Amino acid sequence: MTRFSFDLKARDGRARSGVISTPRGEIRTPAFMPVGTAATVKAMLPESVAATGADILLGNTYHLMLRPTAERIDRLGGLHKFMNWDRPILTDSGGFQVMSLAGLRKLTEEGVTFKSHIDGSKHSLTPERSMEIQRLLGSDIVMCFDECPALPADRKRIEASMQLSMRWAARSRDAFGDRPGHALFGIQQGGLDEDLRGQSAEALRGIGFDGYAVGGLAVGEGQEAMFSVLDFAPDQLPEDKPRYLMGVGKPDDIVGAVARGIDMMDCVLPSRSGRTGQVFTRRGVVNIKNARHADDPRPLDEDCTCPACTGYSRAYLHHVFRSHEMISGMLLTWHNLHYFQELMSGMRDAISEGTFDAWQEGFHAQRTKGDI
Ligand code: PRF
Ligand code: ZN
Repeated sequence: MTRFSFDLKARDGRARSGVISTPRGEIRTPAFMPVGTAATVKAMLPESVAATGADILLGNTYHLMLRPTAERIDRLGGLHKFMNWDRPILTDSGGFQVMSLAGLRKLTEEGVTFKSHIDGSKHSLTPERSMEIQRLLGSDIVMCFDECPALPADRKRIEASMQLSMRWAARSRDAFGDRPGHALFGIQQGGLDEDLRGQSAEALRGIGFDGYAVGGLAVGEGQEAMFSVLDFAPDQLPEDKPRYLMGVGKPDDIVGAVARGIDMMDCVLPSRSGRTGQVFTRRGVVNIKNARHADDPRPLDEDCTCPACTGYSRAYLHHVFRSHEMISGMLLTWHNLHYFQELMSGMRDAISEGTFDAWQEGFHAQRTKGDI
């Protein structure tokens, strides 16, 4: 059986390109993971998600434990079968979503208790329960149970939270056990502080993981602050394991993260924006609800090969968006996911060819600020 492994194939400056091998297939890195929170990438068939170029999806412990429950998904043969996606799935561990979505939360050394955002029912998550849920789901890449403090917060608070996350990382490692073909990733915390990030990285390296995430960023600190952390954080993590930046981001965030040594990312942005009429193209952002598109016979992006761009005008996409037709979310999500995957494949090729600096210049030169 294929075990979980990571082969770094090329480097260009601090940017890296490689392949993660799993029993369910290969993940080309740098990789962008579309978000399939509730066992679906909203508005997309799984085969369409694969057609955009995605090798792996992200699923959520928090949402699936509440509905339809991990035990039900297990009885039905696991998350891959349930949602008809046979490629790798990475699942987040739940704590981050509890803090952003659940009502009435209580955090202790043991874990977190909270009320469901769906029906107010009471639940709890601990490192052990999160590992059990992710096992029942059949996740290929399991994330440690951690706490992501809201920023800004003072150093004492960030330090205590990071240390709690590191104790939870050790408990996650113990509870996960030895599961050939499945991977467990640690999550670095420590806010914007280089020293705390270093302590967190050291704790995680001591425990030993199959991959390492940079958590606690993209929580409102701004791109400049995030990049300044990414100027040191990836180098604190093992070189020979994948590095995953959680919850990022906009196209220019993704490019800057890859340039700083990040291998994997996830974000709801392409799928969520697809449903709110915000479209990403190589020339910049298009707001399809804008009245100036109403008579425009041109495609969203002349160079894009996705179904939205090869089959439909901006006028049509504007019309179905304004009419709240379901096809609007379907087409715009497809286009956005296709654009994000093209971005990743462009970076992978440039890193392999040693032309990533020139590629980055081209990326920034083509973009217009504001609506195009
Ligand atoms: N921890 C976990 N999930 C996350 C984050 C984190 O810090 C973030 C931070 N951007 C997004 N998703 N477990
Ligand atoms: Zn397109």
